[in-house]
Amino acid sequence: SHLKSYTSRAAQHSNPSARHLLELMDRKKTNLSASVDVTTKAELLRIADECGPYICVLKTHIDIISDFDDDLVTQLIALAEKHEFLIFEDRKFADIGNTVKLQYSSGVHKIASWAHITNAHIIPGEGIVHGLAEVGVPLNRALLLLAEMSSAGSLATGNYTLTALDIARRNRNFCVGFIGQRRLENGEEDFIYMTPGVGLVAKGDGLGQQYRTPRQVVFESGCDVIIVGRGIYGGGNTAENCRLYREAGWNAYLERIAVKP
Ligand code: UP6
Repeated sequence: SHLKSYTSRAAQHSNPSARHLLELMDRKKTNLSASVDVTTKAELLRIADECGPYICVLKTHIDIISDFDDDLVTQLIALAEKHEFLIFEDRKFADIGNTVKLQYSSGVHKIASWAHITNAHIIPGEGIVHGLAEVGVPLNRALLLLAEMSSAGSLATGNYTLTALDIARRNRNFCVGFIGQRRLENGEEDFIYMTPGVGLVAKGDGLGQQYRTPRQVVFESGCDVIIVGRGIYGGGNTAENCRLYREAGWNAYLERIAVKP
């Protein structure tokens, strides 16, 4: 369960990317993911290098990069090896199985060839997971399902959210967890929860985003990885911001595993 250490939970996972992630989080003492939503290759690489020592996951939106090229991928992979983090392409696939299979493997970005983790909406039904799995499983990739969203008025609630859990349970070898705001299960099955909408200062952004603190997310809601975007690169010193979020996220985790079940 989530009251155990990340490392001891790794054994619950048959998926190589999930195991690697849980082990590196304890080793690097970080449950912070930096979401670097910038539009040029140079900015993405600079910020990824600055954040590298403090994060377990680098989250990208590769389709917003205006000057994307294959060298960007080469350099991202080199940074992931240098700093030991995983790359999560926040693609939010949302089409039928056959189409997402092509979107994941092909096109300009060839996401499956470099992103350890990606994610998908469940709006099309379970076929989306099967389509992505055909590409991702042979490459040892991992998938997160969007069970909930951080934005105001999100329609991913109630039964929709619980259906994400059902689908994940049926596809455990590939589907290692969720994007969501709270843990949906507390059993031994042990999914990984990554949570965006995290801010220490801002409460929102005027476009529907809603922020909660690292402690609310990790200690109170039982989630595993805090995803922070503008709180890290949106102002002030990037490395210093990383330090603050990493400390807040890590303290909330230590507080959580100290709770006696
Ligand atoms: N994201 C959310 N909420 C969700 C799912 N994904 O904000 O429910 C993503 C956004 C963005 C990042 O696409 O990349 O997480 C949040 O960035 P921010 O911290 O700058 O608000």
